[in-house]
Amino acid sequence: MRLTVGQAVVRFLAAQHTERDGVEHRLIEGWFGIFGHGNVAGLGQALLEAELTDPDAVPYRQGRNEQGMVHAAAGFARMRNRMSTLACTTSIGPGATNMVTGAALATVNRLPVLLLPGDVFATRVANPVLQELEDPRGFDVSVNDTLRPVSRFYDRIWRAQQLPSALLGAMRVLTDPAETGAVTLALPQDVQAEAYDFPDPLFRKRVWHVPRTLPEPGALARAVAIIRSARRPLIIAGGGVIYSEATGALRSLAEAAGIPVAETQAGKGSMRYDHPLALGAVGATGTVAANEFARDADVVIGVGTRWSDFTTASRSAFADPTVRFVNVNIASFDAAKHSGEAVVADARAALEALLDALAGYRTDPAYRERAGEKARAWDATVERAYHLGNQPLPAQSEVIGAVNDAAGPRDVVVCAAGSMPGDLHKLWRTRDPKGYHVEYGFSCMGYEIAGGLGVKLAAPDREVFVMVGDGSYLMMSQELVTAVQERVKLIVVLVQNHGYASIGRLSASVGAQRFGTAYRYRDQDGRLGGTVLPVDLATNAASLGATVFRAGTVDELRQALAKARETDGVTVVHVDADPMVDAPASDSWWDVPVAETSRLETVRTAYEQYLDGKRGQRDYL
Ligand SMILES: Cc1ncc(C[n+]2csc(CCOP(=O)(O)OP(=O)(O)O)c2C)c(N)n1
Ligand SMILES: [Mg+2]
Repeated sequence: MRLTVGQAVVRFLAAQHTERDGVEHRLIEGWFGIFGHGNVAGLGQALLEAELTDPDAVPYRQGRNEQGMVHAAAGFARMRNRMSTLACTTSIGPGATNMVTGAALATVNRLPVLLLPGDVFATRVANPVLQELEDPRGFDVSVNDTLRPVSRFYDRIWRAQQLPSALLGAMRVLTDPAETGAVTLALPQDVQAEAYDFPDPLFRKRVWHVPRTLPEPGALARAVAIIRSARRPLIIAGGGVIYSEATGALRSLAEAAGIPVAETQAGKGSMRYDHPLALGAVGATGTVAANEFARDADVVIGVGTRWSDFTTASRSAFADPTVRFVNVNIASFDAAKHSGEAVVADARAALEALLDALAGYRTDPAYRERAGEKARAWDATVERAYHLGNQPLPAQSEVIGAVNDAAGPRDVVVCAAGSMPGDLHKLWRTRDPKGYHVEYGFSCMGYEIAGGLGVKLAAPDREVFVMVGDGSYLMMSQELVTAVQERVKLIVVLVQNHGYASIGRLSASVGAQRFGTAYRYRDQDGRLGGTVLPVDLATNAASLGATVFRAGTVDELRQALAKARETDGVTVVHVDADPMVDAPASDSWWDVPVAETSRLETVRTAYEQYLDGKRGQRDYL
């Protein structure tokens, strides 16, 4: 079939599917694009032609910032448990490099996104083309090479003939749960417009089967022996539990064996918050219940977790000197961490196998009862934090409480950076495996609104509550316009506290006195300690087409959220919150190195405390 490379890419992607448990999904459900030279004549033409002539074509949507498009694709893919995603096309140069942050976010979080940046001329007839980076060391380098280290698969199509193998290689990585992440195919602009006789079978319907890889019997037997020897086992549920749709299998195993469950950020929602074996969040942003059980555990069973430093509290969370790890993970890279007994398998398949193989094993009743007591005690802490009655401005925990109350059981909360992810991890009451969507692998300011747009596109039947700080809003709010354009319903809760409450708190804890973290005028003394800035983000949101409600109190917030639920399109609920009220403590630690020497007393004190924390840190060998 004679097509341009651009037309071939569009046609090929429309024919790709995934399958798991007998259910088929379209792999690429849509396109985001921002056109410029580099894609307007190639992929742009092909997308137009598809929209006008091909009933099977996947929809094209305009982005406002290339980074935002990739965030939306990542949010979409996460919401769809990685079975479907979106493609993103950009112009060459800055359009392409704007995707680097989004690509890194997707790869860190192991989320499939397909990036199709335009690239310089393959023929080099007119180089340097507008926006070309000239590298005197070699003309095969372009700015797109910055996408290489943040992509799990990267190829540049210098010749049309290379396209079939590159496309197939890209699909393999997108759909492989152990390898997935950002996948980039750089498309030189002349090649995009070039015609070639592509073999017809390239465009046949293709189904990429996502396997439920079974645990290897030897590995399973070794894991079972370790768990059977455990007196104080603890399961740590990571994102893999949710992506693999293993929450039912997890609950069955936890109940049968009487093993309490704690959750990472990506794994939150694996258990309902009120299950008696659910200890909630673990680690640096965890609950005291989960962290107490982590400290005492003799066997820790990680399921689908990559053991980030927040989960291990910078390797201080697990304090039993003989603690051993069993790691169930589809990626051998993660399964091997902390000298764990590696069970390389699909989470659901492995949990089902463990349930059978552990028959008859059950923890002591007193152990299980203590888990239930601690979980209930934490929920009482949450209840108090939801109703603090802080004056004059609400505490953030009260804002979270109001949103949690306004959200239905299947609704989704979205967040990424600032003080809210930690507070949400501790305080959000999850009732559905897909109800909690906090991007904390990259914790990227600006993900919130763009990612939330992707979540809503992936799950139109759920209400999506995007929680965004003023700092993150200022970093990236422009996809509000995209949501308005697409008539997508989003409820954005914008928490105004005039700067970085999170980093302010962190700064104070390292003795750095909140330096440079509040949005304030420069004062007479030349320092940024003046009054807060006359910034009105509610008006800003209204100017972008959102319906805006302002709330000054928790009651007003609750009313605004109720109205937002009834309002079509994009709603922004603007609420002022007190940046100085902390969420309940975690009894945990995070390794943030403090200056070893300083003229400042605050730093010297913080350094002493830092050394204390360091004493609890260890290798799990
Ligand atoms: C792109 C990016 N830049 C910097 C950071 C570091 N950082 C983490 S939280 C934060 C401040 C967030 O401010 P805001 O959104 O207002 O939330 P708050 O801390 O006030 O809750 C910063 C600068 C980041 N996570 N992402
Ligand atoms: Mg803020």
